[in-house]
Amino acid sequence: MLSQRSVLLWSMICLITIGLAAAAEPQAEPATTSIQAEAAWARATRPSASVGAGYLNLVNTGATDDAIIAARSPRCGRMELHTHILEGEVMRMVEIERIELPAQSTTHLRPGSLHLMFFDLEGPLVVGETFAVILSLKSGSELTVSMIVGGATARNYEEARSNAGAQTRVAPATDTPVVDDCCGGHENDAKVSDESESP
Ligand SMILES: [Cu+2]
Repeated sequence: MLSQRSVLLWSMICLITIGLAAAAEPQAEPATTSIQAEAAWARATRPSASVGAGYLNLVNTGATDDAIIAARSPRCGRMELHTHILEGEVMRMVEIERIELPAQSTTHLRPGSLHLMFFDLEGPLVVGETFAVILSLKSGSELTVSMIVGGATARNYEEARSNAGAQTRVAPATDTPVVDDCCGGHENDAKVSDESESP
């Protein structure tokens, strides 16, 4: 009787130990994602608009396939993963469950193709602003991406960046006409030179 009870106790201890080890393991995973985000941008929206779209390139340098399974942003109420399909002669966008990120390749999210969709925007997307988007990956990692907002007619990241650069250059002149003894003006200077340095 006593030995049966101690066997039971020991097996419970073992199960708990295994359980703890299993629970601890996945936490080490997210740090080692092989997905890198590049050239993330969005188009400015009209003041009344509540939806917008975002684009970027995702580079998978790893040996295994991954996928985006969800996205969110503090800038909007919710996000969806979208693509465009040809229905007859009409291009239509539809929600998809995931965006595949095959191993050793770059996946392009761009106008007329795969994209991220913002719903219930907290105010319009304004040229020159940047905001965070968090991508959840199938592998369990999360990727935080900074998106830059370009003009409403921008066609790619380079155009968005150049729109945004022009906008930040104008802003300090009108917003801070008098000598600013704090940091605002200098911060803006730094931002402008950052924007214009690389192509
Ligand atoms: Cu869409």
